[in-house]
Amino acid sequence: MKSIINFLFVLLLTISCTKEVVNTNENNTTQIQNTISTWAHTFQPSILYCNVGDTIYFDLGGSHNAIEVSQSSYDANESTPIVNGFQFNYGESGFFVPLEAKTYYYVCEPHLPEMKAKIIVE
Ligand SMILES: [Cu+2]
Repeated sequence: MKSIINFLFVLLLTISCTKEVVNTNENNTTQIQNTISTWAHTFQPSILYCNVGDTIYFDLGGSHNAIEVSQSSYDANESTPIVNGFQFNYGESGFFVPLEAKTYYYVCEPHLPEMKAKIIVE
C-alpha cells in the first residue's frame, strides 16, 4: 500500500506543470518539462507556463545567472533585482515555486539584452 502511495506521489510530481510547455531545443526534438536550462545566450524555454505551487527547476550553465526583475526592468534590459525575487548564481541549479498567479520576469545579467525570459503562472 505504501509503495502505491509513493508511486502516485512521484507520478503527480512528474505530471505537475508539464501541461503546455513545449519547446524545441537545438536538436529539434520536442521536450515537455518544467526545467529551465540555458543554451547559447538563451533560456530554454523562453516562456514557461505553469500553475501556482508547481516546482520549476533551474539548471544554469556556468556563464549564466538568473535574476528576477520587474516588468519595467525587463522591458528596459536592466538586471535590478526585485525585493524577495528569486536569484540563481552562475552555474547554479535550484528550485523555484511560484506562489502568485502572475508573470515572473528574469534575466541573465552578463547577457542582456538578449538573454531574458518569463514564467507565466496561472
Ligand atoms: Cu547568460
